[in-house]
Amino acid sequence: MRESINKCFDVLHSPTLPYQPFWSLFDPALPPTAIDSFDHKKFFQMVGLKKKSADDVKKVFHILDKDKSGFIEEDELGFILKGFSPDARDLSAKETKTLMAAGDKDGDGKIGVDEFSTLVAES
Ligand SMILES: [Ca+2]
Ligand SMILES: [Ca+2]
Repeated sequence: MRESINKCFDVLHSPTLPYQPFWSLFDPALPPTAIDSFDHKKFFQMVGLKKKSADDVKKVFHILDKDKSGFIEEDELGFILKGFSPDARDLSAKETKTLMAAGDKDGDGKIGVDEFSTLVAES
């Protein structure tokens, strides 16, 4: 996990990346009531991914595809926040399913690079 830390930031290389209170939204110490609050549209906008080129979005996709299968599977999707910040929490099972449903256009249970690009573009 550690090697992927900040790689997404390297791709985004944005000087205006939000830190606090943005990342506090994803603090693992958050009370359970704050869980299930993940909004991928807001997230992609706030980390600046939406404004990046198609190539940069693909680079981020390949970082999140940790096992290099060519797809982001459900277990990888749950760690999506950690790709951006090592201190971020994992997505809850419910959030992961919601995000998968939003991104998995062809219903094969995983997100391909084109689906990921579409998901970012839609945000
Ligand atoms: Ca994968
Ligand atoms: Ca799919």
